Amino acid sequence: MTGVRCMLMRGGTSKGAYFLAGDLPADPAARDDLLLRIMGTPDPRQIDGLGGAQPVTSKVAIVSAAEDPGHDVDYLFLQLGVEEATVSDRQTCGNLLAGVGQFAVERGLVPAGDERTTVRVRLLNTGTIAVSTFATPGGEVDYRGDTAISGVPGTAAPVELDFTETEGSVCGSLLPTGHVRDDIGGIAVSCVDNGMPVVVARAEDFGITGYEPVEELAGTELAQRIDALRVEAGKLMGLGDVRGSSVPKTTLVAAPRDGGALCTRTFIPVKPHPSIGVLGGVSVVTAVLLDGAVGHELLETGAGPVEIEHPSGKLAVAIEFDGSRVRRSTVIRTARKLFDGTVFPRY
Ligand code: NQM
Repeated sequence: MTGVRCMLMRGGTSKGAYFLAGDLPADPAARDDLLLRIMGTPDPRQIDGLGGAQPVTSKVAIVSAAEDPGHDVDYLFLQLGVEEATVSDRQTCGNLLAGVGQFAVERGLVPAGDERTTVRVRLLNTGTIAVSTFATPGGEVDYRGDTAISGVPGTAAPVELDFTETEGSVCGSLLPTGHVRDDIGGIAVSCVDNGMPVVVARAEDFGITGYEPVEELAGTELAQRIDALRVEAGKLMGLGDVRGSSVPKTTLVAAPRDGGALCTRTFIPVKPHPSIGVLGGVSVVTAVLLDGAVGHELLETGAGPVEIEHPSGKLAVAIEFDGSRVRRSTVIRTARKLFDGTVFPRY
């Protein structure tokens, strides 16, 4: 049986299989079929594959050397379903992005610097460029460090992710509906795309506090209401029929209660997220910084990055915003190589 060269990595609060594009079939249908068999989809437990039975651990990163001199590598993200045999390229993933630079160095696509390495990554799903900077003492990737991120035990080396020109990454504009605030079936929402299309609504408008643990948010009734909202929002955002699509995400917000700027509960697209995505978080922070947006009135900001509370801690997002345009967004993540070898797909 033929195996495929693969590196399993934790990227931020996600985990995924990383491949060189050249190690996978060029034909997308053959590639997707192979990836489903590698990850063990469809199966709620993904018992016969690498997937971890949650959307945040059913992910694939495909990396190749860039042909364009403006960046170093191309990164295609694929979200695989868990229970359904789906493979979607409609969104990117800022968490897996946290491992892409190191993977590119490990595979020899990018030379390492003596102390630190900066890799310019083109996110093929959205066409935007992210810059990833991480430690490479002595010219080798060092995953060890003392940076802790919420949702991951222990500490590791920091990875700085800088995003520019993420406005309208999927929808074409920062405010895809043309408004800061809309009304969908009596619920006030703000729909924003600053790297990830998100719908922001108040938790209390869904009859919840917004502080519930993830397990309490996993019911069918809430999932159906979230889905109904995001399907309508998808139309207003110009995304067409988003039933079965992983975007837009929905984030329900409440006043902060743990020293952060805002409390969040996010659904991907209807399952509760154990924390919050990277670009999802960037888009939510961008939304609530806007005057008149849903959640703006709940925001408690000071100097420095905006810290959003989520079910497993906080995510800090630094946004350079000049009042009308987002100049740059920065998030610190960590990543770790878990294994490097050959994976054998289900036949
Ligand atoms: O928003 C989950 C995650 C993500 C995506 C999701 C992400 C991002 O936690 O950039 O990182 O929204 O499906 O990895």
